[in-house]
Amino acid sequence: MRADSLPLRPIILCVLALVAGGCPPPAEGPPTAAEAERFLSEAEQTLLERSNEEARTGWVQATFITQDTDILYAQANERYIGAAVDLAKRSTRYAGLELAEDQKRKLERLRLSLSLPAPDDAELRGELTRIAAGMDSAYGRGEYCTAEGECRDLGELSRVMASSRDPEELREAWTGWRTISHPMRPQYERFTELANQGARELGFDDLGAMWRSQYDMPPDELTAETERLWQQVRPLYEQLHCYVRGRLGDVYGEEAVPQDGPIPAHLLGNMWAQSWGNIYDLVAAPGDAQGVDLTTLLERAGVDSRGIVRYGEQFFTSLGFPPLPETFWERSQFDQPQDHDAVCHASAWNIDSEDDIRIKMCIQINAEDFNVVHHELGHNIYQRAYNQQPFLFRDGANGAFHEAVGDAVALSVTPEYLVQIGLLDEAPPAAGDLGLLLQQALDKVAFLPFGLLVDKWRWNVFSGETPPEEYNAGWWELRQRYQGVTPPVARSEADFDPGAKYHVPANTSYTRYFLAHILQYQFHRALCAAAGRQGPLHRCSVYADATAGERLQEMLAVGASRPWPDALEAITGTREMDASAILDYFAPLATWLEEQNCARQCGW
Ligand code: X8Z
Ligand code: ZN
Repeated sequence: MRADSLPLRPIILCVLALVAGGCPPPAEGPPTAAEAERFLSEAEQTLLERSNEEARTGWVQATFITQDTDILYAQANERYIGAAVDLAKRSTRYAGLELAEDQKRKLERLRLSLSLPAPDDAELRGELTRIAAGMDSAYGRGEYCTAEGECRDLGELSRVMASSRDPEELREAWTGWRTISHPMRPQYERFTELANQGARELGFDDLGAMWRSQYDMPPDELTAETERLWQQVRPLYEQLHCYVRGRLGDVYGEEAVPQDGPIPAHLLGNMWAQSWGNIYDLVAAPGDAQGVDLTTLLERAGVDSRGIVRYGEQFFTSLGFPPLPETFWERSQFDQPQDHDAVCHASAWNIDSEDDIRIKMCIQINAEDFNVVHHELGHNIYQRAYNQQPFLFRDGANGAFHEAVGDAVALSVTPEYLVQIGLLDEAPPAAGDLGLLLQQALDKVAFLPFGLLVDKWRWNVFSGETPPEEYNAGWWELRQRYQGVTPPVARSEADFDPGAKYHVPANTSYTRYFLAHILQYQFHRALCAAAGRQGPLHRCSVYADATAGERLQEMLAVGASRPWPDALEAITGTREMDASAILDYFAPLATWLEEQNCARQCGW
């Protein structure tokens, strides 16, 4: 199973098996607790088999995109989803019974865990999984070709977005990449109809409501939680936005970057303007210490992709986790294949739901991918920590926990840590802290509104509030409102800009990343406290601290067997998600930004 999808499967198979005498006869009479237990145990066995088949074909499709692997994957996914939906429907028979807590939780997870529910009708289900595989592979194969026939893929276009300072070149890369999603628009419309039908057959209002129900609370409460957390961090984001807009105005001129409006989205160093670390050199305080340029350190040390992964592994083993299995090193994809198409967007997999863990990346030797490697290994370490749980609990406490683990560990990649592992000669003095914090904030604080709005858009699309003829307008309304960014060229409903972001065609929910950006600071603060570290959070590294490692391991091993507040309490002592940790971490920067902005008119 991929870290961004959840366990579940089929029915058609069972109908066939029944004919062949392979399925238990349909239950008769009133349900009993013993029957529920048998049902769950058989369900877990079926799901394990179907999910492993889905993961194997999914891996081959994602690392070797062809028409054939698309079809094979779509078929396996169809069988998996069919089984999951069938079991979820049959599980309602046991709804009113007195059962042990974990049995009740398993029944609930049967109904909730799919990220792509599908209609009962086999033809419609097949259509849905073919559309899903098609959009995913179209994104993976995507490239922009100029009139002269020169073609560039997302990796190449992203390098332009990160390093070019020529607005014209940036604009071309930005608009060029968005040509890949035009054909997805009608597919996404049909996809929405079919997935919604699947969600409704399971008793949810629509697919968005189903996703929001995966957080141990009613869907409306999750919406309110995300809003509450956003209001906590919004002032910090607005200060960062104001400061960065001012500095970009100095670089590109105030005509190009009006000082009372949103920032043109192509000037922020990233294809989606979701994290801005790549323009640190443009916005660093004049004469300020240079922070730490990890990209240069890695290049200077001659580290290759495998070497970066070794650094990540070593961090986890220093905390007491076992080394990655040999098969991880043999089977992972670290580099972009040169002779065939692959989905380069990073992901972590557990193919057999036990020890066959792998990552799939197209690693570039830079600071960004150094962090992404830690992020992905966090998924793998989590998957391995809960692999002793019953199948239905082999998952994160919620999706955001899964996303937060590796990031929390990467917050321990401090200058002192880089000195310890021999990449840096000497840690900069405390006077360099504002530079370090600004660097971090450009990635982590800048991300927050983007993390929130991707699913706000999808929730509106799935509920019908944003109809197909307003897909793109709805997207840009949210981009402007939350992020304060604007497209560099006029957009229309001929475009489908949400489709140019991986998680939309890949149907991966995104609220998990918003919440993970809050949670990772809670985890980091708790691990630093467990390790007895004093001093500012941004200088704390829990590298090689066994107590912090044990604390983390305890939380991870629980998997999805308990409601997430229990897992949060195990590591932080609190049951609430709370932005005070991220605000603590950036407190010195917040004060500095307010000083810098005092003569500026903030907002857009
Ligand atoms: O998709 C990812 C991970 C894989 S789960 C690389 N992330 C989001 C993104 O790239 O948009 C991590 C941060 C947000
Ligand atoms: Zn992830």
